[in-house]
Amino acid sequence: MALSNAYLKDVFETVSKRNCGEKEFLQAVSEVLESLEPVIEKRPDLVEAGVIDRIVEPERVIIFRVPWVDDNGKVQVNRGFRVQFNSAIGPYKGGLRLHPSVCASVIKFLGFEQIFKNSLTGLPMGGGKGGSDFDPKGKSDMEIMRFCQSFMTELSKHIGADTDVPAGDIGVGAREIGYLFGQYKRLRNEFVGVLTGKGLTYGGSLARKEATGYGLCYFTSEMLSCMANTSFEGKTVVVSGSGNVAIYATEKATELGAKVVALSDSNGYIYDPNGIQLDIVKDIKEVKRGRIKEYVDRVPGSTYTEGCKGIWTIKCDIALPCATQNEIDKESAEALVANGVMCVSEGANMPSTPEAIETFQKAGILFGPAKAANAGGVATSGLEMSQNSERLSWTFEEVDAKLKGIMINIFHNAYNAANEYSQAGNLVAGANIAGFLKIAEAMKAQGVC
Ligand code: NDP
Ligand code: 2IT
Repeated sequence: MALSNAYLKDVFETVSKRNCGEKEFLQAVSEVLESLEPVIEKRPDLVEAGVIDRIVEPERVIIFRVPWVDDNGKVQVNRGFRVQFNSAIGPYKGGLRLHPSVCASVIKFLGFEQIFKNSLTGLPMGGGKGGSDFDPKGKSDMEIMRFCQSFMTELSKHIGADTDVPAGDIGVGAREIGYLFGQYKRLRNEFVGVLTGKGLTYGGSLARKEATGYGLCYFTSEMLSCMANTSFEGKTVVVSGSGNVAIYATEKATELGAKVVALSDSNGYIYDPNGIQLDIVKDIKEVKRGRIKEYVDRVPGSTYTEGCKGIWTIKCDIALPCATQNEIDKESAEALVANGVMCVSEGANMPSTPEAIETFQKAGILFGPAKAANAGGVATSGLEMSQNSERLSWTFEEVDAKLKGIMINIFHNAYNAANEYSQAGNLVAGANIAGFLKIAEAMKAQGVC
């Protein structure tokens, strides 16, 4: 921990004590506090208003039992979470994750990051996150439905279109959002925009499915153009994961002239030197809910390797981590740098460890931090909320154009904030500072609450 300011050290010590052993949460807080060192020198008023002491403590943490019955008639119990982290600039907003690794630390790190990300979008959304340690893999549709109905039975007591608006994340896509929405409507007897990522027949937004991956590429394009006078054209790209974010990052990077040569899942990675055939990936993942290794049965010349970490040893110009937290460690970062990577931009949340980020920064590589680079998903969720409120649906082109504008703005806000606070070129600092300042002004204006 490289904090030098005594006050920030003190804040971090309190957070460490209160959240003992929650390593992902402490990792996320520590990065933001480091970025804020130059801010508190210029803005003692924010320290005096207790903004930093308050922002690291969630407004509310809800933990609940999720009982459901499997296809064999056996009772199963999972643990549900919703962390309502900060509502200074709007209703809590953020996804729901279903994965066996979900615990308080993971949901709190995601909820904390979401505060700053949502602020960067320029839309009025607070920060929140939720989920469960339920593992959707290998479950039947009926099991998924029963789980979602049970989860929403409790969650519905705490959310609302003007209170807290969940969406998807790992393990939660259109199918799960549908079951969750149906149960909320039934329990509350109201048809409202309480979730985003909805199906197009019941209030969803065009381009929400594509938004995180597309937004990542719009952000990265702007970074490449403004900071290195180059583009995706002719670049070799490695994308990790093969879920929602990875698929649409691959689609947009390819459309922008790059060749994506690798994708992965938690078991291993595929390499296709001719460029990934995305229609085949979509069929395997979106239609059949299969595994990425099935690609090699259908595409001659491609290979599959067990173990997901090896994907970072593939030579590439641009790396887009789109799977999960801490998937790039120091060793993987060094392998990327040794192979000549010129840009790393984060589609997943916190995919690079602090040591990996340091490795990229020392090597002078363009680095797009998650809070800024993957904000396109939640930004388009914000656009879905606007459409629901006005009871209108915009065209794909309208939503996509707004998304692009938002991502370009996020890049420039982060870039300019980094400059203003003597951190030129450091988009980690820039994104944290720009995201923080808007929240901090709102918290100060609203008094101690
Ligand atoms: P999906 O569930 O659609 O896909 C997740 C992908 O990541 C799968 O390929 C999965 O492989 C892989 N993965 C998950 N956990 C691990 C792990 N522990 N090790 C290796 N691979 C893993 O999720 P999304 O695409 O929606 O989310 C991906 C990332 O993007 C997450 O970090 C999420 O928080 C972030 N994000 C998502 C947004 C969205 O709108 N969906 C918005 C912003 C960020 P497997 O099938 O083997 O589990
Ligand atoms: O991490 C994220 O920003 C998301 N999973 C999307 C959240 C949202 O509310 O659309």
